[in-house]
Formats: sequence, C-alpha cells, structure tokens
Amino acid sequence: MDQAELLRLFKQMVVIRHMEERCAELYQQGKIGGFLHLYIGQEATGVGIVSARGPNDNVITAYRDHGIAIACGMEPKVALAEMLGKATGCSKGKGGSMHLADKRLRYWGGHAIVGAHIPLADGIALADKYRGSDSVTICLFGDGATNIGYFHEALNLATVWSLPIFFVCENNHYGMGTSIERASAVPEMRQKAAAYNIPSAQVDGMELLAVRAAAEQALAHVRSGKGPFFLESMTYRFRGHSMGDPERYRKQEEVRKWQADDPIGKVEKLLVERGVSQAEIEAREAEAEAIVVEAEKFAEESPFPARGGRLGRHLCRDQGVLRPLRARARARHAYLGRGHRWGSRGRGHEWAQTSGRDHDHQLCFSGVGPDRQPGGQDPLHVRRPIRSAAGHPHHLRRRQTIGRHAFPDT
Ligand SMILES: Cc1ncc(C[n+]2csc(CCOP(=O)(O)OP(=O)(O)O)c2C)c(N)n1
Ligand SMILES: [Mg+2]
Repeated sequence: MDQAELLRLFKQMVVIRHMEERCAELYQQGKIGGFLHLYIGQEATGVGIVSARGPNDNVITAYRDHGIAIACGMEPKVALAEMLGKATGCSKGKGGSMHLADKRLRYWGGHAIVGAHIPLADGIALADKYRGSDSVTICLFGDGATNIGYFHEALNLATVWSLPIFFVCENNHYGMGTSIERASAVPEMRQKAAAYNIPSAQVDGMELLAVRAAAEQALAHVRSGKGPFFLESMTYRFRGHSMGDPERYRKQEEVRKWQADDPIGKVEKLLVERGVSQAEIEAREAEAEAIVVEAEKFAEESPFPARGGRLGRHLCRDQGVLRPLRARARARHAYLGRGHRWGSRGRGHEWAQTSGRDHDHQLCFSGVGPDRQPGGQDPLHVRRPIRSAAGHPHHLRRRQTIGRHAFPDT
C-alpha cells in the first residue's frame, strides 16, 4: 500500500475513534437514545476490509455499525445527526445508532437483530448474480452471530447458489457478556464455514495491512466466480458491549493487554518506520479531530424530524403500539426490583424512571427526538445514567488515547 493510501486510512481510523469517543459523551448526556455499541478497538478490521472493496461492492453489517458506515464513505456529520435523531441523519433521524445506512454508498446498514442481516446479504448477492454484475457483497457479523440459525441457513444457501459473498466474522471474543468459549462448540468461527464447503482464512484483526491483504485475496476469489469466502478477523472491543455494560465478565488486565495492541497506534508506528514525520501524522490527527468537532456541531444544530409523518403516527400516537411497550417497561421495572414512576415529556414521549443503588437509570419510548427507540432487552442495556457523565466511574475509567498504548514513545 502506498504512503498516501496508508495516511488516508490512518486518518479514517482516527476519525472513527474520535467520533466514537464523542458518541460516548453524547450518550452520557442523554443526547443519543436507544442503544449504543462502540467500535473502538476494531477499526483496523472495518477499515481494512471496506477499503479493499470495488466501486460496486455492497456492504452490510450488524449494530456495531458506526465505523463501517464511515469506512463506506458516510460523512461523520450525517452519521452523528442520525444518532442524535436529527432530520439530517442518513435515515432522517428515525433509525438511530444501529440503523446507519445509505444505499447510494451501497451500504445496506446497520441491523439490530443478531445474525438476521446474513440472509439479507444472500439476497443482495443473488440479485447481483441474477443481473450478471461482478459485484461482491461483504457481510460483516460478530462471533456471537455464528451460533444463530440465520447464519447457518445463509451460509448453506450461499454455497448451494454459489453466491458472490465475502463473509467477515469480527471475532472480538465476546457476544455481550458471554465469551466464545462458553457459547461456541468450536474454538475458531471459521471452522463453521467448513460445514458449508466455504473456504476460509483467519487474520490478525488489529493489523490494518494484514486485514487489507486478506480482504483483497478473498474478494479476488469471490469475484472470480468461485462462490463465497469466509474470513475470521481476530479483534477486540476496548469498551463494553454497549453503553452501561458493567463488564463483570472480563478482567481489566485482559482489556489492557489488547489495548497495548491498539490498531491505530500500530499504523502510526508503521508510518514512522516508513519515514513519515511526526508533524505530518499529528496534522492528520488534527484534521480528523476537526472533522468530528464540525460533525458534532452540525448534528447538534440540526432540527429534529417534523412531528407526524407515517413513522411518527405509527410509533408515537398509535396507542395500540404504545400500550404493549408500556407493559413491557413495567415488567422490566418489576424485574429490576426498583421503584418506578411514569411521566410524559410531551410530544407523545412516554418515559419511566427508576432509582438504583449506584445511580439513576431510565427507559424511554418515543417516536421523536433523541429517546426515540424502545430501550432495554436486558439489564446490560437498560442501565444507563441520566443526563450527565459527571462522576460516572465506567466513563472515567475507560477514556482512550489514540495510539499511545501501542506506541508510547511518541
Ligand atoms: C436474535 C437476537 N438475539 C439476541 C439479541 C441480543 N444481543 C444483542 S447483541 C448480542 C451479542 C452478539 O455478539 P456478536 O455477534 O459477537 O457481536 P458483537 O456485539 O461482539 O459485535 C446479543 C445476544 C439480539 N439483538 N438479537
Ligand atoms: Mg462478538
């Protein structure tokens, strides 16, 4: 890879890292609603894979989708606006963090149901094959998704129909709070591809160049008409599964070990080895930071979607929808065993609040604004602090610094 391309990808990774750090803050401030799954630590995988795609190749992923969206060419301001529920977002503020998508970029999202987008990738690839195009569909998913039925059905059909699909498993070693050892029958996710006669490889997902090279090989294989290929990228998320994850399932020692392998620090080191000056690297970092500052300003200043509209009518005003959501929230509060109260903040916005031992938590249901998604499938998801991040121990503990872990001398 030439210097200019390496610098471009370095900057892209830094943009993703900064954006994710800002997302964490905005979430703590209550400006991002619903769930938020950060990509911090996995940047080399997303950027390495997507940078290898051809102009007509499709990309589809799960809910840990912000980094992939940026790698696909989505402007950070559009992604952030979507997360803040603003009308200028890629889904007009009605999709949120887990549903970043833009068909003009051939980026098909952002999907919240584990594994459910894998058969969709089959469909996209089938359409391309039917039309006689040479496009490949790149389908990213987590290690946890390989244990679900959709995955197996989709891999089976991909071989039966010889579909042009590049399956990429981002193995970050955990599905929520469950380690792969406790959830998977086999230690390597790529072994599952063998059952469907799909050739596979494994790559160090913390090494940008290794991921890029593996992706190029895989894409060439698929594009030559040999059917699907499966790549397992060994990576790690430095933050919790989603915001508010107390991370009782892993030791900080383990997290620190992986942080020392920071994928951004590694690219920085490589740039220095290739003779790029520290000033040039810092200039790219500053440009990346400025893009994110500008994006946040744009998102904050953008308007919320207008009231009404089809989605608003269905989600907000249709009591038939709201009632079951309310019942579900009541059940959740009973489960958490905490006192609760109900209220309304106008605009069809129903909310509930509990008081916990450590700090307050809230669940929100709404069709508009930052709290527009139904929250809470489990205690990991619903435990999020109200408003300010001040004094929140998880937040303070996990602030990241770009590159410094892997490259302490600069
Ligand atoms: C069908 C389904 N079951 C359960 C969940 C709850 N859930 C959300 S994320 C997740 C873990 C998935 O782990 P993995 O595929 O490894 O992705 P990662 O979060 O590590 O990126 C689970 C079980 C869900 N969203 N959908
Ligand atoms: Mg995982």
